[in-house]
Amino acid sequence: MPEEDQGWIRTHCARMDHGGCSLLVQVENNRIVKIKGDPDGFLNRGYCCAKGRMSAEKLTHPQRLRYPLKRKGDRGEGRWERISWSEAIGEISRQFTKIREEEGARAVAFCQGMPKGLEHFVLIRLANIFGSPNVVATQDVCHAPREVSGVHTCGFYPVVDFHQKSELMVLWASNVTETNEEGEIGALAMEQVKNGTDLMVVDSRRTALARKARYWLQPRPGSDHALALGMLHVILAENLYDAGFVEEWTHGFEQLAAHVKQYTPERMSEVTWVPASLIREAARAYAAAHPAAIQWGNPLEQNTNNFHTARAVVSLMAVCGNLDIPGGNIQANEPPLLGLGKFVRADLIPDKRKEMIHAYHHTIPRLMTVPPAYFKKAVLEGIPYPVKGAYMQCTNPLLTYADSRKTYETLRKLDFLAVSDIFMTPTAALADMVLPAATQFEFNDIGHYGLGHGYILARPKVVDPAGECWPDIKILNELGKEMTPPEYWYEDYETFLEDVLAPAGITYDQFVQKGHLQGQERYRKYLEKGFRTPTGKVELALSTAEKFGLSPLPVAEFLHEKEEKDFPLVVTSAKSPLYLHSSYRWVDGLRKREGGPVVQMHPDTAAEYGIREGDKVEIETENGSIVQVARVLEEIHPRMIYAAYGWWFPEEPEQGLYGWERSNFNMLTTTKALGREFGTPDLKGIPCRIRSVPAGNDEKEGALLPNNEVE
Ligand SMILES: Nc1nc2c(c(=O)[nH]1)N[C@H]1C(S)=C(S)[C@@H](COP(=O)(O)OP(=O)(O)OC[C@H]3O[C@@H](n4cnc5c(=O)[nH]c(N)nc54)[C@H](O)[C@@H]3O)O[C@H]1N2
Ligand SMILES: Nc1nc2c(c(=O)[nH]1)N[C@H]1C(S)=C(S)[C@@H](COP(=O)(O)OP(=O)(O)OC[C@H]3O[C@@H](n4cnc5c(=O)[nH]c(N)nc54)[C@H](O)[C@@H]3O)O[C@H]1N2
Ligand code: SF4
Ligand SMILES: [Mo]
Repeated sequence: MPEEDQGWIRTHCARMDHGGCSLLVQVENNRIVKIKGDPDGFLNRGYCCAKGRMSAEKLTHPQRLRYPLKRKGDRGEGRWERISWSEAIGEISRQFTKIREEEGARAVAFCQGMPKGLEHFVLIRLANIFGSPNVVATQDVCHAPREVSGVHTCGFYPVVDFHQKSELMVLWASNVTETNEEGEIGALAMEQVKNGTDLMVVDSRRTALARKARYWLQPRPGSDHALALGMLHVILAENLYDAGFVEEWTHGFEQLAAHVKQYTPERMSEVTWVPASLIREAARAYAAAHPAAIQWGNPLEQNTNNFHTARAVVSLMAVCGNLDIPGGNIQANEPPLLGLGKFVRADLIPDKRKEMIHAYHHTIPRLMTVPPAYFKKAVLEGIPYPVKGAYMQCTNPLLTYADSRKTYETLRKLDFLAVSDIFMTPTAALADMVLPAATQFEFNDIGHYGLGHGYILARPKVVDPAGECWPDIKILNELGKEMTPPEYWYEDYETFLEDVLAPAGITYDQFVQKGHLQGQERYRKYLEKGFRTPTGKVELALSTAEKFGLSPLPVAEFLHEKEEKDFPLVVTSAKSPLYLHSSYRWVDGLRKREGGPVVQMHPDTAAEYGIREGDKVEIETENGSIVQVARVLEEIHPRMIYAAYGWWFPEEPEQGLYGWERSNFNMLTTTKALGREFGTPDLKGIPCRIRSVPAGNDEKEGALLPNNEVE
């Protein structure tokens, strides 16, 4: 550590996005006084964003949850009784054990939001040991579609290689400088661009990155599968592919070539709104550059077509010879760590694949977490069997699951709901028991384990937890001892950290000294043993399609008839640079910078609907309507609007569940149509209409901009 940084503790940022920046944290009297980026950071080289700098504010917030709470009145009434940890653990254990006795272990679901650290895997372990196959997660809209489609196609999850120079970098539905998706911190990408790497951005709005790019494609949200297929058409029709690689290492090339003939740029242009000439230009540029890397982002997963999109994008990487080469899309090599299966004790639940709720709905093999839409169906309709109890950690489903009204009904219908969070949320307010979690900076954790990017990060504790807060790992360890055979659990939960690191031959303390652990840099692993698919090749046509009832080739279906006159616009969203999903609206430093839910639209759109900057706007889809505040700007396509996602109002009364309905994007979404492979609903690209809500005539009353300091 440089001399001027003496007295600072080094750790890695977490829980403000996917985490990853190495931070230097200054502590006085068990309180964090300053946070800054670590110039030696492996992923960030000194960078630290506003969320990172303000992340300590959450630890000391006066309204933070500090003690276990048990509900006194009706659900959502806001009346709680403070109880001890032993009472809380005992009561949860009794409730879940009762459900298991009456309905079977599978009637208890274990729900996780965006994974934040080891707690995700300890939760799966608890479910497995308890005997429930049902771990519910938001993976249907995050990570699984890319990862599982990748594994089916080429035997691994092809991630971008920002650590080696690429000739062309494609940021496809990825706003990586603001979201730091999966730790792919934009700083590394930008360094390449500065050093001459060409940039192509495929983004439905003109982001700061799009402005820097040589090529910018602006697809209609939800049409990326059609765009990728149009690009494949050009590359195959014009013989621009890597013939050597295709010949030796792909399966089904002829089938794919014949199949994509129908997807001409002209046809795809009608669907994607991207000019045919630009589809051609982009395809040619991607094929000509070597190596070329695609950072493929999360919106590609957030619609019912996600399997086809992911398959088509991996096919592009493959036919252009960009798989597992430096500066391309690689199979990251993990350091030697405890395998995930061992960690979660998968051996104890051999029938999980058959028993989990979504097996009934014939989702793709390898999807191991229950899509929320099917969890809700089980609770509400008993399909395929009833679910009566749920444990939720690190998640706020009332805001983050599609179709919030149904989520509300689901939470109300559960016989027993326990929620672990750091703050009272609309979801926690509906629980029977609320547990106060310790969070980032308050306990020892390991970051990025199981994420598939080839490294893990040390997140040592720097201050003691507030009040009686416990780390989730500890809560789960104690619950495990109480409601499952105690021999699977530890005296001290930190033993889990040592277990993960043992195969690498280091202790947690040694790991903290190192800061991170990285796998070896090795490329073209397929040369030794082939690709890990049934044919040993990249399966452009899936050899297992029939067996699993999947489409062998990526298909572009585009059925947006509803767009017509009733719902003439398309609504989508992007992550806010200042918040994580629905989290942290209560952190004052962040709230001052983005005070309320803002819907962005083009000046022409605003003019057409008589809307001015700052007006309240009602956004309506077939499923529901919400109100947000208009911001007018050129960056948005005139036929699209960008609504804010994740908004609730922590300053409002708990009894009204903090105004959870008023501006919540997921009031607009539905789970009526789901992608067959992952059970994914459409979150992006939804037909909608808008109108200005006249001042003083507002049926959805309530302040939208309490601090009124929109930046
Ligand atoms: N319409 C729409 N819906 C979406 C998305 C979208 O783009 N549009 N995005 C989807 C995606 S990509 C994802 S990953 C999901 C995310 O879904 P969620 O993970 O449910 O999202 P958050 O709102 O961040 O909820 C996290 C909760 O964890 C709490 N928390 C923070 N730190 C800790 C901790 O250490 N311990 C505990 N126990 N709790 C903690 C926070 O206070 C917060 O209430 O949402 C999905 N839903
Ligand atoms: N600040 C912040 N960082 C985050 C998060 C957060 O909530 N806030 N969430 C974390 C999580 S869990 C995830 S999954 C990642 C997601 O991070 P990203 O993958 O970057 O996802 P988004 O920000 O949702 O969208 C990326 C870009 O896609 C564009 N876009 C929207 N719809 C479409 C579409 O249909 N097609 C195309 N081509 N472009 C579209 C948006 O304009 C946006 O610029 O971020 C992580 N990091
Ligand atoms: S970019 Fe992400 S990891 Fe880095 S400081 Fe900001 S929130 Fe933390
Ligand atoms: Mo996500």
